[in-house]
Amino acid sequence: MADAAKPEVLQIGPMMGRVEDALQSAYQVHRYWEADDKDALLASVGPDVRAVATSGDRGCSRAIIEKLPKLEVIANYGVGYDSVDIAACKERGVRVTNTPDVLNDAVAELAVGLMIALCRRIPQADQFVRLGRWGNAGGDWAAGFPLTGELTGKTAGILGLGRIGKEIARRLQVFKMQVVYHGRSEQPDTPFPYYASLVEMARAVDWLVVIAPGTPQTKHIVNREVLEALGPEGAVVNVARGSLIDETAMLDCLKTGKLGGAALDVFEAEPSVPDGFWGLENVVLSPHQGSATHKTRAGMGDLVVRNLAAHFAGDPLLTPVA
Ligand code: NAP
Ligand code: 8YV
Repeated sequence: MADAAKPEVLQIGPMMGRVEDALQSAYQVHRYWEADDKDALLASVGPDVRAVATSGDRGCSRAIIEKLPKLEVIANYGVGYDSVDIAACKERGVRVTNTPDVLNDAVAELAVGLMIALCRRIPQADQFVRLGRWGNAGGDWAAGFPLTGELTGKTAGILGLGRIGKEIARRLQVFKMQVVYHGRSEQPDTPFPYYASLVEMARAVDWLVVIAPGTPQTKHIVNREVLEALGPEGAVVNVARGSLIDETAMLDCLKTGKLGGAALDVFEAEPSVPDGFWGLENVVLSPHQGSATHKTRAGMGDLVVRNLAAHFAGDPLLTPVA
């Protein structure tokens, strides 16, 4: 097929090789992030673009959507689509797809991994060995690495018992933890106790696991009151979006001992992480790695490609969100 006959796709940012190869073979792809003059690119190719391929970290703004008069569909590489302007899409009848389910296991695995890392102080233990401090404590083993807490027997409150939240819950049960949850509504078919109030749940649990979507309604849903309810012996793990936690309040609570600890994969202004976190012993920091495994990213990439293919074949979208 001649390139001119291929539908035109605007690719907002880089994607894994197999996705880029698949897009290149089926479409005429315009690489937005590589353009020195992005306005000039949109002015020249924008009128013919019928699809956008993007990712959660780059999304697609109203400003871009408005420059694509023939836009039909946006395929988002990520289940969270908070960075795509859904209102602008709805106004224009632009369809949006995401990548649900294929990443549940990977994100749940990282959430539990971060909890164990924080609780058992794995990053500090690693440093302890690397810095040659093991065995250099004057022969007194008790003066070595300090004792830690453990997950066993503790209670985790899940904020957002959805696809990923349920996978986290299953894993925490295997760790002999009690699981409770908060959401906008009770899910009668789950075995876990429901809290209608997030603050009350925070007061009752040892761990708050944040895995609800980033929306205007969830912005700073984990505020100072929730963090203080969690308390000096409590910890928060966030694998959702940075926007769900009031980061300034969290930092203050961590520094003053009003909150015991935090394990964070996401941040309010990522990739920028407030340097106040860097020197804290009671935090574990991760650069938005929830879905970042070879297998999971391949599954996400395939969904991006297959959703676009379905759209252009006139078939139903596999995983539409709008
Ligand atoms: P999901 O299946 O839609 O589950 C979301 C859950 O959040 C639902 O149980 C929902 O319950 C709850 N919720 C929604 N709005 C709420 C509100 N205002 N207050 C309280 N609870 C609310 O979503 P998912 O597939 O599990 O993904 C969840 C989020 O994880 C994504 O949106 C994304 O931002 C994030 N994520 C992060 C990574 C990473 O790499 N760190 C990877 C993948 C996903 P109700 O409807 O009953 O309220
Ligand atoms: C991705 C994510 O890292 O799926 C999501 O919502 O946050 C992650 O899987 C992200 O979308 C890629 O930018």
